Amino acid sequence: MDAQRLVVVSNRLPVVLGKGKLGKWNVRPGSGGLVTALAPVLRDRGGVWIGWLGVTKEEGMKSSTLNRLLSDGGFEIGYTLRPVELSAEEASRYYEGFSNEILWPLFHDLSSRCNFDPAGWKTYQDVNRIFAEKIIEFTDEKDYLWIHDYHLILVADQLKRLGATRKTAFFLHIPFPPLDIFLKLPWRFQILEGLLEYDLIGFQTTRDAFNFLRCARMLKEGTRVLGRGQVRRVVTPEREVRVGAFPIGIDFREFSELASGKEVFELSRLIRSHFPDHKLILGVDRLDYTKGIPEKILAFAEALERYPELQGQVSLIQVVVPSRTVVPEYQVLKEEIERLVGEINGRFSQVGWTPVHYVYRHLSRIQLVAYYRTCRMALVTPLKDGMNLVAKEYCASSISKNNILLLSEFAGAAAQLQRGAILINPSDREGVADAIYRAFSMDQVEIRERMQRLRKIVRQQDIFHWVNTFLEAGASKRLEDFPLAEMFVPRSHGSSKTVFNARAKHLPEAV
Ligand code: ADQ
Repeated sequence: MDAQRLVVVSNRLPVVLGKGKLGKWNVRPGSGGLVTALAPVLRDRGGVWIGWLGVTKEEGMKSSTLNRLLSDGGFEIGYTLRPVELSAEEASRYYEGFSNEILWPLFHDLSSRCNFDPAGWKTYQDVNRIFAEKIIEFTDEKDYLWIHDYHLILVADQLKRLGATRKTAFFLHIPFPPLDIFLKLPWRFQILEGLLEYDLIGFQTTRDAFNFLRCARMLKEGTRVLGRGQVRRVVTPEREVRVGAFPIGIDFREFSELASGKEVFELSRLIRSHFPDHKLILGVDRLDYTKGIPEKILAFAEALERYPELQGQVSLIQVVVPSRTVVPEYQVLKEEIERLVGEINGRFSQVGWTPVHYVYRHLSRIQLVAYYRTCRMALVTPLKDGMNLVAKEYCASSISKNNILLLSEFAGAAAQLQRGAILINPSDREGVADAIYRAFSMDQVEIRERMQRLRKIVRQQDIFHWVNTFLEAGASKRLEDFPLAEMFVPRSHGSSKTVFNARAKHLPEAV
């Protein structure tokens, strides 16, 4: 087996395990930005995806059952899934604790939400070592390892400690904070050193890359930054690392084609029929305090208050996908959103008109695109976001080009989309309210021109452009240089098998 494989490593696999009513395990596709972005990339490339399934060892899933579920029938996705198993304590301290109560809020400039409990640090290192061990088990030196996101910053370091030589690249999906925020991290030196063990580090925006370069220069003695352009060379006394900005994209064609399809058309007509003569604003977010959902609902209420002519005319459809439901702060956020929706509906509703429609569940791709296609405006309000794929998915699905994107200037996507979107500051409630009003008064020619501009950027800088620029920088290769699924012969690790189907496009809903 000579071919070099593309190996993706992330905290979670692109599927979620759950138990059905009869206690039988089932598998369904995961949601969230990383999975949406990477699934079309690995599809058909015969690569490997290593990650955790979100179920702990104590929950009673035997390794053999796990492997059977992952390899049986349904997963005609053209790559192999390799699970990492974690105990309940490891998952809690590494995932809920260190990753989501320290790194996540800190890197989103929300240090007041950090719980700097030192117990998580040791487990974070241990779990990164467990991932490194799995990588050694399932890959060889020829493979190209692409590690993803803040949960796994120490994997390259752990691989080296275990004596493995692998070429490693890392992509951070969330923002990298400025020096004064990063300094608050009690383990700032170890995290920085860990990052510097990769061969290539990718960030979403040039601002994130510059933040990192500044931290490296200030905190690591003898560090020099050389070169110009998209990718810079960071030379430390021990090694050289390349650092660049690679703004992630989406599978534009898939969204655009789905939006033009019959299923979406019919669902879109159904949605419209429930809101006759109403202008619709759409919010789609993972349940997270960084997404600015309460801020959005309050700004919408402010618009109704300041511009009473919008009452009875405009509705907000807010779709929230459940996320990190075991972390107490997320439960509090859910209650806050529900309270605000109730309050605003109680205050403004009229016969035949409800201002806010709240949907709290995972939607199928068809349902999601139907909402994107139907709603005249998307209101995307993160307080801080690595990129924000919803903004891009909305543009790709807006095939009639008469839709408007209102986008937070703190989303990474704002750097690319600023010439077509209306930029807003989500903390400025009155400013957002004014922007909503102005957007609805905008003339059709301008709306069309803006959406055309947005669609062009999202199409040109799609997910394949992202992967290719990253792989060119890291391995001097493009995606097509990795073997197609059919050309691939599986390696005999464990009982999992590779499924060869280069045409299957989606994960099944359930197995
Ligand atoms: P996320 O924080 O998960 O991603 P985002 O980029 O907005 O944020 O992606 C959310 C994804 O979930 C979208 O693909 C969207 O379609 C999907 N989704 C949302 N609501 C849904 C619902 N109800 N049902 C089904 N799907 C739903 C992280 C970073 C981001 C970065 C991405 C990719 O935080 O900043 O853009 O990774 O790098």
